[in-house]
Amino acid sequence: MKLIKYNLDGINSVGILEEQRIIPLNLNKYISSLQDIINSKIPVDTATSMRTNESINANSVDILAPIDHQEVWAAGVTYKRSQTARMKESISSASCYDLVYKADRPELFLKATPNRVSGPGQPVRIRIDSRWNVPEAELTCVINNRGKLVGYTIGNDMSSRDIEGENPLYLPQAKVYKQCASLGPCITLADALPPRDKIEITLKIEREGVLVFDGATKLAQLTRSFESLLEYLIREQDFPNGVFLMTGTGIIPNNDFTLVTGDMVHISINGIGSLTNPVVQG
Ligand code: DO4
Ligand code: MG
Repeated sequence: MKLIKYNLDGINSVGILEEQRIIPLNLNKYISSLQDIINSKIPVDTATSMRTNESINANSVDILAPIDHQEVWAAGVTYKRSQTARMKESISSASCYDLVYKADRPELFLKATPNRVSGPGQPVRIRIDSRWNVPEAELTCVINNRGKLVGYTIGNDMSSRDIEGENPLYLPQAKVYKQCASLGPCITLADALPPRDKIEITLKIEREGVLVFDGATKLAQLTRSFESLLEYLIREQDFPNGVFLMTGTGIIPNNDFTLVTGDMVHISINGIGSLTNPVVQG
């Protein structure tokens, strides 16, 4: 089952996405948001019990990021491609990326709060004080308020590579700023995702209608399990609203590539869908 958050005529609603149609859900005072469904005992049963008999065309609504009050965290250097790219970009500390790639403890960082997250079609930002920026296409785990993995969405972990490369202590500035992340278009509940070895993540970047980057990776290249990332994430932490965890990127454009204003970033993951965002700066 795929769950979607959308806006129709100024009202935010939640629905089940079936092909290109949305079945609106009858929210109530106990289950009043997508987050409440995710945090319920059995999300698929909760959503099924709230189905209406209506159906609307998904193209006739604004699809929103599938987030309410959750934090968004991210894992880093979880693919070989990310390790080698980071070692090359780093002026002062290449070895720290090599060490974290091999260590038991993963790199985990707080990526965004909901106000920094864009939904499908909404802009993602490149910082005005950065000259080298890329999107990072990442399968994103949706975790409930009891620390259980209940679904998946697509995430874009926007990154300023020159700021990150200058000094690893600048990571929060390279990664966390307004419109630094996007999520969507839906949450695919865990049982509905195709097997891990069949998942492909693609990233396409369009500039004035021309494809300027086209890359792909397989989820099988992710060197850590979701379970181990999650185990470290929830250690000594409470997430009363639940949490999103971006699982790292395996697609990184060559070093001569940077995003510019007006670029369109398209990320697709089979079993979830496609997430498109225009790029803005300043
Ligand atoms: O260490 C820097 C961030 C790494 C990251 O975001 C990734 O590998 O996806
Ligand atoms: Mg990343």
